[in-house]
Amino acid sequence: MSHIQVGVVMGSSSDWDTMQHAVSILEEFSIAHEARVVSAHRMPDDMFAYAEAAADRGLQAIIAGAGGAAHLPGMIAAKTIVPVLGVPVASRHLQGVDSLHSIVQMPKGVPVATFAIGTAGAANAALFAVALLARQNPALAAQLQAWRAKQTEVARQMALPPVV
Ligand code: RP5
Repeated sequence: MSHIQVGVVMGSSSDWDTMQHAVSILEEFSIAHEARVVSAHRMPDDMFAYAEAAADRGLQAIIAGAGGAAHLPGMIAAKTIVPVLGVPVASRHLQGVDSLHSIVQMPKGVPVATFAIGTAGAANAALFAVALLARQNPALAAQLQAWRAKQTEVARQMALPPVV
């Protein structure tokens, strides 16, 4: 079994600008992870192989990002019971509304936890993966609590500009 806990997959290297925000959070929490391009329509056999191996490899969550007709998260979820966290990537023509709808509208029976379009969604998917792992890891839970507390303090210190 590999030591990787969270897999981050995406449909294209063009998704990296968005998906790197998930990887950044995983790095911040020192979560063992991997990041790969696994395209649903350009490399479907690789996608199924990745999903089929995920549980035996010890993955605890898969963060899957895609844009357009974003079938990657749903198709991975169809082949594994490892939780799949879907990130809609902003598409060129429909700004990611197409990605969001195609990820969030899973028919009953095969869930994909779907996050916001773009970088906020990518970061939140990783934070959600951290929260999942933290249920079995008190040190990680404390780290996540501290991260939240720091964010709260930053918000409390926010100053507003003068009226113009
Ligand atoms: C999807 O098609 C990818 O997830 C990407 O968001 C979109 C466009 O891919 P490229 O044409 O930029 O490679 O499969």
